[in-house]
Amino acid sequence: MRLYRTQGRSSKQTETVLRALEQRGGSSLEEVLPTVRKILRRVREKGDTALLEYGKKFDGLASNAKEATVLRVSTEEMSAAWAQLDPALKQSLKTAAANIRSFARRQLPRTWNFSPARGLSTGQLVRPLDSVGCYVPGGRHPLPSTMLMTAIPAQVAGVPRIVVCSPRPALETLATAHLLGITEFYRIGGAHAIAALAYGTSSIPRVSKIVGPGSLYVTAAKREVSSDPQRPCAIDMLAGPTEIVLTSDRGNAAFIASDLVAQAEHDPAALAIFVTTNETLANEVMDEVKEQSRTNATAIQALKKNGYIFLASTIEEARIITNRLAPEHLTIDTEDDLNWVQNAGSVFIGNLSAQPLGDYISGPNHTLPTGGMATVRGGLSVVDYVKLITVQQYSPKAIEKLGTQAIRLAEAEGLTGHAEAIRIRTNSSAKEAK
Ligand code: HSO
Ligand code: ZN
Repeated sequence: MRLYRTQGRSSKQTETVLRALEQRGGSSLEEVLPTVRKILRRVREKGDTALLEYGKKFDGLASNAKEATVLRVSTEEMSAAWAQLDPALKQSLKTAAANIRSFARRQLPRTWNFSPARGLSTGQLVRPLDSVGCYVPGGRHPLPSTMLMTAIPAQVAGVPRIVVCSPRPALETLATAHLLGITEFYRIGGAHAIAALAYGTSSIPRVSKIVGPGSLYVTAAKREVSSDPQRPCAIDMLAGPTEIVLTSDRGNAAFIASDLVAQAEHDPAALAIFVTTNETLANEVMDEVKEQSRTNATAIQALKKNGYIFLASTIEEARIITNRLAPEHLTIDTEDDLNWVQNAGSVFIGNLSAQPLGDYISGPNHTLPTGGMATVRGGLSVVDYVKLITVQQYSPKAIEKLGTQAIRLAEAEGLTGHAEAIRIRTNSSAKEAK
């Protein structure tokens, strides 16, 4: 980790570093784009045939497999995985699922009606999307927790078709699918999984939206399918490397360091930052990080490349820096502090609220905005799985009252057809016709 001071000779350099961090963006996808585009095109043109090829190449599918139907995980396989799971782990998954579900329920927007003027009724309907694809990463660290975080809000929203894709799914991932009652699960990953979800094939019907984090290939593919000129597929957001900022003047150095190491172990490109006004604490955190990351190769790499400590001269300055960073995860000292927090994906308050608790069990989603996106959106939520459809209805009284004013606005815009559509309903003959 490197230390930057906001005061003194190096303050200019500190400002340069901060500016660069503010403009960090997500992952650089350009490198993988040519490969991803090729995969997307092939799946779009050849459908299941291409899926089978990529499945054999990347997802461990048997070389003699002939039908893409083998990519589908049976519900029997999911329930067998659940039966094999350690009972204590089963209980932890259940607790996590219950907390995530009740949090999502509270976030669900409501249907309501409201009358802004006599005789005018306006309102909102909440409707779920018809289908979503939840991408659950496989690889070295399979993330069944990500299935909880992406599929549960979809269930709470009432999405009727929830599809899960995960390459080489681990026992825990299959078991989690059983716990959630998932019925459509494909053992595919990477850009070809995104292509199948977005375009559909004979064996996998397309979905309306794809959610969940993944590799660079997955992220690049999500970006591509979301801007497809013919039939774009909606996405939640583009997940970049994990980020953590802790802002504290009086925390426990060992605790702070443990959170920095924890999120840094996700990715060699992860970003880990401590902001403080307390120089002694800064030095202690620096030492602790060294100590605690000793055997964690990925964390060492990330902290070396993207580990920063900012030593601010006032608390106010530390807070400004924190908001400029707009981190995915933010830890602060006390809840009295919450007022100043403007930009963050998810906030953790106090010494005991370790960030990994939020990754697994607290209830709030762990799919969060990265790369500065926390300036404009929060984490994945049930809101990402519904549409708010608005409704309005006029009575004769209301059209009399508001019609003339609307006509004036239409005429100001030179849209005579608009004006006429209102006028025709306000004159008496129209009223008699009612
Ligand atoms: N910290 C990750 C989520 C995660 N951690 C899953 C462990 N498993 C991004 O918020
Ligand atoms: Zn994590």
